[in-house]
Amino acid sequence: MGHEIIDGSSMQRALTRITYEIIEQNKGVDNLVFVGIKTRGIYLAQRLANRIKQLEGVQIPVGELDIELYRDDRHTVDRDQTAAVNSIQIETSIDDQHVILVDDVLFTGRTVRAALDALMDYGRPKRISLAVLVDRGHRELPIRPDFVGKNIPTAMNETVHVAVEEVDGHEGISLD
Ligand code: 3GP
Ligand code: 5GP
Ligand code: MG
Repeated sequence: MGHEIIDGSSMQRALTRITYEIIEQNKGVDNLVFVGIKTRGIYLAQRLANRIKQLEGVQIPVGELDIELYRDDRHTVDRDQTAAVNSIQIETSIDDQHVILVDDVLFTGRTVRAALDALMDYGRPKRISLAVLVDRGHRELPIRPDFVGKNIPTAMNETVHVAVEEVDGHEGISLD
């Protein structure tokens, strides 16, 4: 599965740094909601929430988003609240909250664009920020992350593999 470029410990440290950056930028942990983009983005969002719990003693809600219904090659799907409700699993309102979208890899930006659509159909967040573990470049839309674990320049035909314990049984980032 390619060669490892970031080991598990470095990956943990990057997530810890992002946690501090989020708390600093948000000026605390009030009104935060994490929304992870399936699959690995959800586990990374849970990590960030766990670290905030350790640091601040506050449990930040973690929602899950599946952008399948919002992809820009699915023109037939009505982009209304029904699609949003089917795509988002979250136990809290996002109205007037600071939503932090979390994904493992940011590439063209199309997934994030779809995620923004879903969030806007679902509620009225006060603010939306983007945290990604890896920015591999090659954006096709004017989207940029607010919090980045690692910038990993890639060729178009390369693939970044993000391994998380919960899915892959180990941790680390590799390229092939
Ligand atoms: P993820 O759902 O945890 O993000 O899309 C299924 C998996 O395939 C993704 O896991 C991701 O890790 C991997 N993947 C690798 N390259 C690509 C790509 O170019 N597009 C998408 N959507 N997924 C990719
Ligand atoms: P985008 O929509 O920005 O092109 O791609 C982002 C989504 O596609 C992410 O959710 C990510 O899982 C997946 N993706 C795109 N390229 C890669 C890659 O090289 N590695 C991994 N792991 N996922 C990728
Ligand atoms: Mg992903």
